[in-house]
Amino acid sequence: MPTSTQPLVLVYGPYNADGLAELGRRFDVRHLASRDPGELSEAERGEVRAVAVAGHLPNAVMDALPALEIVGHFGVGYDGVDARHAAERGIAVTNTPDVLTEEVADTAVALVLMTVRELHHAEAHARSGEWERKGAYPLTRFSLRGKTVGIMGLGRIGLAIARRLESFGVAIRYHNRSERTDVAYPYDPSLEALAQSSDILLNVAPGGASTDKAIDAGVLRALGPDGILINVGRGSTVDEPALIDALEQGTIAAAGLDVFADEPRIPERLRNLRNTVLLPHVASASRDTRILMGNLVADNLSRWFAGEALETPVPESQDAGLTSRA
Ligand code: NAP
Ligand code: 8YV
Repeated sequence: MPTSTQPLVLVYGPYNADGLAELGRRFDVRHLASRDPGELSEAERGEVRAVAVAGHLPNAVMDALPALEIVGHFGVGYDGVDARHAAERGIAVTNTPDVLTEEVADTAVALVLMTVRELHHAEAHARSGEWERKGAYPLTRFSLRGKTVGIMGLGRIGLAIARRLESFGVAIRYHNRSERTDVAYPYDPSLEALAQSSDILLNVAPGGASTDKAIDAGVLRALGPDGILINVGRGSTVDEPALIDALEQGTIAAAGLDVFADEPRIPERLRNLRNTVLLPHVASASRDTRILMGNLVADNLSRWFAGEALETPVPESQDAGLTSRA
């Protein structure tokens, strides 16, 4: 059998089917769905020049691949890949910004509306026949009218959410580590101050050390008993046990969550709460958007092996000068 001249790409763990097919059209692909590197022979490990991954890539796996040059992360949030460790080894990392921004913003707004207006319970009321048996669904405690939404993480997606919410007539404020000079929304210098001045606190900041459990009991107290938390960023940003306590005890009113601390596990106490809307990390999960994400992973790898500039290297790779192979 002739030996292929295409670089060998290791697809590590579960991966989008269209994205996998696209990689297969361009490269030699070895899909390690089990995430068990023990399944690779030493010869295969020595041949892997790129990894494509959606989620967590342990440093030990990177370190076990001596010819690894680049990691393509399927997703904009690359907190599952240690990009600094990769840079120290001369390995570039790319992610998938922009192509999913509008989809995630749509889902975030839907989650706000569902949570504020209890649309999931109202839908169940209609579907179950309770409307006919028991009468109209009760009036909702909350409305978007006159509310302030505080966005933690006013970046690409945060801004797309803010622009959409403007058309709902709500007030917008935000907290980032740095104040933006290109928006007129009021800036709060701390997350607690943002929670204090918001009715709805919406997190869309990246995961990782700088945001780990940042939304804690104190921030939830500042949000207050009529406050609502929406999380489409990362589950790691919320102290989940503190959130469950706050929802059970009425420290805050409700939560709409697309992301969780230990996915796909959602604590039973959280699942039992009526004042929550729980989505299984679907903010970008349309086939159209996932195809764009998979193509961007493949485009970055193609560019790398052609000696061209990467389309979307992550900041750590840019800082290390890992923006092209040449
Ligand atoms: P982005 O453009 O890089 O925006 C991130 C924003 O967060 C920036 O404005 C940044 O501003 C701010 N930020 C970063 N660290 C912070 C910190 N420690 N405290 C406060 N603010 C901080 O990224 P994006 O494209 O909007 O994506 C944002 C995140 O959304 C992703 O990283 C991912 O975790 C999440 N996401 C989730 C889904 C989903 O399916 N639920 C889908 C896509 C993305 P400063 O640098 O000034 O702090
Ligand atoms: C994931 C996401 O990529 O882009 C992100 O940061 O959270 C999602 O779009 C998706 O769950 C596939 O891993």
